[in-house]
Amino acid sequence: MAPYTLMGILNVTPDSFSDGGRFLEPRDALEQAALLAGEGAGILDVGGESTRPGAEPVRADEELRRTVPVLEAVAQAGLGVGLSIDTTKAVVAQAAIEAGAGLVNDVSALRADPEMASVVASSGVECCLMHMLGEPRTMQLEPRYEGDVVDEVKAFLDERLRFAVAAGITEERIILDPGIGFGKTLAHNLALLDRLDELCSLGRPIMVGTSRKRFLGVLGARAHGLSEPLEAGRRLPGTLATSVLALERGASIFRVHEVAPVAEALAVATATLGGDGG
Ligand code: HH2
Repeated sequence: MAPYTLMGILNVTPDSFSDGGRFLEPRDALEQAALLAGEGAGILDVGGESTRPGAEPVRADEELRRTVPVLEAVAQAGLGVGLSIDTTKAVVAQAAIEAGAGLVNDVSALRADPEMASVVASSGVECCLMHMLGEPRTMQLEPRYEGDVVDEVKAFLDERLRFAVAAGITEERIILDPGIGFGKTLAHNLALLDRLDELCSLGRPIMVGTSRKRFLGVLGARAHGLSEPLEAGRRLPGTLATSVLALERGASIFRVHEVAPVAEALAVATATLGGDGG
């Protein structure tokens, strides 16, 4: 058994930064779900609100309309994958849980909706608490940390972990995520990846989501001597490089758009590190 899980991204949004509009029809979403599951995803993360920099908030009724039919269809299809809902709204989380989600991926780490902690606590599902500086609309406008970014993110995750446990969510059900790209410069993202092992001492599984993110476009462009960041569809090499490094630094859940190439890269890395060489 691989010592990690691949989380395939299924955005049911018109405006996600790399796959917006592609899976709005439940039929297309189900097809993508089957593809990602077949490629080795252990979890599918269904999202109905983009959190890309500059994104406008979506109303709960619209988010429910987008996500619930997809969750129901995927649950009924029996693809053998876990389901996650990427939301900051308690009402969406509740409906998603009823539709079959076993994980609530809350990029606000239970801060956006005062009801979220009790929905997660009472339902017994898992949850992912992610670090974000500011909010999506403005988070990439000159993000700044008082001191060391890794220390600050670690202290934040520690505080949110304690908050969640105090709210009745058992520690075993909590995953932590440094929130790559959420209120972070290129240097912040790189420091967090390079020192990801420091977050492991919080004692919970670490999830990372570098997939197709803008900083990979910037670094990729540099590698080719280009001035404009590579477009999202050309960021797979960067996604692979950062996923492998994150694995080596202790990450165990990888949130990605393209499951098959990441699965292959992580299998090779794991064998190389002596963990699963067969
Ligand atoms: N990144 C995105 C969304 N949700 N959740 C966690 N836990 N960690 C992440 O890094 C993360 C996340 C952004 O990526 P994507 O879903 O592809 O884009 P969009 O927010 O535009 O839908």
